[in-house]
Amino acid sequence: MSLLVTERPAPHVVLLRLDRPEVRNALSPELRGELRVAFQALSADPDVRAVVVTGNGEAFSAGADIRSMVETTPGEMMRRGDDANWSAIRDCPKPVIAAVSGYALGGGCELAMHADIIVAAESARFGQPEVKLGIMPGAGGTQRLARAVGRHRAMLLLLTGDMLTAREAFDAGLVSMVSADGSALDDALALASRIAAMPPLAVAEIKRVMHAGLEAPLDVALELERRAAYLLFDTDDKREAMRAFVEKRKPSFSGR
Ligand code: CO8
Repeated sequence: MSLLVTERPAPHVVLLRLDRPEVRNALSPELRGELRVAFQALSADPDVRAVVVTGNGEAFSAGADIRSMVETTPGEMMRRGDDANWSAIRDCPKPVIAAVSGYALGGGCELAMHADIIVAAESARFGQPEVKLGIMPGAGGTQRLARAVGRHRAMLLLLTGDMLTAREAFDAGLVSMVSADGSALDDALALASRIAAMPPLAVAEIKRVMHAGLEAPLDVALELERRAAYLLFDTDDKREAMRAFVEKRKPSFSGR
């Protein structure tokens, strides 16, 4: 039985719903494998222009499946090759939106941080409680959290395992927007549809340049940005968008 439900709720939008409600959507090796397969497929699908990842009302995900790790050795961890699962998400060229209700903890918080935009329900909670289990984050928790909220706030969260409320996460820069309870998924899907209606080449370049540039020295990053910006002047969608603006009509984008 699939642990990940894939839906097409709107044109060009894919919804991935983690479906292990009995364990707060804990990320078992099987579920992580299903995420990898799903992301590889939608990354290669030209019809897909935006992806929403969500859980349920109680949990986005409570992190790695603790039951599957109690007796796990370092050798087994290495053999699992888990980075291939995460890199499929990390390398996805389409915009990814996490719709978070309930808990996003440990690997669940790391999964949310793989997204480009995080929409959080008012009662959502974010944290990296690995330290309480005698381990530490292994899918970017120490790095992405520090980059999102700053090193001192991140260190406080990482060393205590304390959680942030959605509002605190928003104020800290971890969350893109806060929705009323019960509305996070609808708001994320509405956002996904708006982005899916944008010229796809411009969307892809913005994501690519931001990701590549954030890890590069500023002058290199600015050069990347300039080159990509020049390149977009040679697309049909750029010509159509600007002509439509001048002619005061709605543009129609071809994705070319
Ligand atoms: N793994 C397995 N089962 C879980 C997990 C989990 N992460 N989280 C919850 N469950 C299970 C519970 O065991 C329980 O099962 P059962 O009904 O059979 O007793 C069921 O889900 C419901 O859980 P609770 O009764 O605890 O529900 P509450 O609503 O009271 O609490 C919480 C929800 C706060 C989410 C709580 O369950 C909790 O604290 N869970 C653990 C969170 C956690 O520690 N996450 C970090 C895991 S480690 C990780 O993600 C990174 C590993 C990196 C490894 C290094 C890689 C290189």
